Amino acid sequence: MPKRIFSGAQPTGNVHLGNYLGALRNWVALQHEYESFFCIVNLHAVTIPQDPKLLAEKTRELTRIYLAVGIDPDVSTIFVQSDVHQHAELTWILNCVARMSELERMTQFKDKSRKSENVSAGLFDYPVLMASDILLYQTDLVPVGEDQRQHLELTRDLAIRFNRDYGDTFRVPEAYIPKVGARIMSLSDPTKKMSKSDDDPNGCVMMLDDADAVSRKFKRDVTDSGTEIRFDDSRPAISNLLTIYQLLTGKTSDEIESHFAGKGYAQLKQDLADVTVEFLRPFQERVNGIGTEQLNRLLGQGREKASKIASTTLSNVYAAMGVVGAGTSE
Ligand code: AQP
Repeated sequence: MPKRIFSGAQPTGNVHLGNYLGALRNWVALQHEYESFFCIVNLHAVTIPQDPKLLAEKTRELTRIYLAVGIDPDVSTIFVQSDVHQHAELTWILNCVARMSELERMTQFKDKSRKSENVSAGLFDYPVLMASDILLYQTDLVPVGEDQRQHLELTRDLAIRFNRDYGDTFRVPEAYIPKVGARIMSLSDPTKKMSKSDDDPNGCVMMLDDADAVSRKFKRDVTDSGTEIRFDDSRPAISNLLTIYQLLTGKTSDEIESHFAGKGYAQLKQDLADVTVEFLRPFQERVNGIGTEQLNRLLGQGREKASKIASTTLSNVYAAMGVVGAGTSE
């Protein structure tokens, strides 16, 4: 069987540079080495209340973003999670394998549930749905940002437990978390990750921001004390800006530090805004150039290809567990 990757993003809010640099960028780089599945995870999105019209729009926008960042539909499968019903079905099965105590340990649930009074059972169960997404495709590698590391460990634990109890059924996947860019921080608070659900819109540079918004956000960026511009873990704000600069320009840290030697923060912010705008301009043109017909065709093909693999895995799961019904021979 070919080596596979699977990953996804939620069609909520606006895709930001953190999503791109921590995840989508690596999907593009890995897609030619692996058989690749990239999902728009709309069932994850509804773990938090969503405006129905907006969710449908964002689902299509995110598909356009996948294509415009460079996911090649000739080599990769792009599909919407709700189009493949096996994701929800396998979640039920894995709910019966997961322990309450291990879900209670998930830090993302703890963080997100703190922000809301009416926390859904779906939000609690989010990591099991994510495990189902990954295991359905017999995935080898899952390229994600640092915030998903714990969910990936749970996915591995569930696969290992199921295989032990019911026989070898799932491949046990590995996380692919990049050395640089796995946790891009908020521009307004460098102790927090850049996040779609951040209350402060200035903390996030969005992939669809115009040039003025990009410049304004970098200009307002919080900086650390000290004046030297170099990578330094004890100065998270400046290191975050330099990491973004490094990933967008492809320069080494030495090249970047010598480029900024003797220059001030204002220059760094200006240069960073310039390279970001240069990067976003052609990307945004590609987003706008993708028509509805092309989108529908691609998502239809994606659904077909993903469904075949997902249905084989789910049949194997049911057979392994003795979950059988009409038409099954003794
Ligand atoms: N700040 C980040 N730095 C690096 N990678 C990141 N990712 C998210 N934030 C950063 C990675 O982006 C991929 C898709 O994320 P998602 O759509 O599943 O959303 P999320 O992980 O819940 O993070 P968001 O975008 O900030 O949304 P909210 O505010 O809802 O939590 C994932 O691989 C993720 O690791």
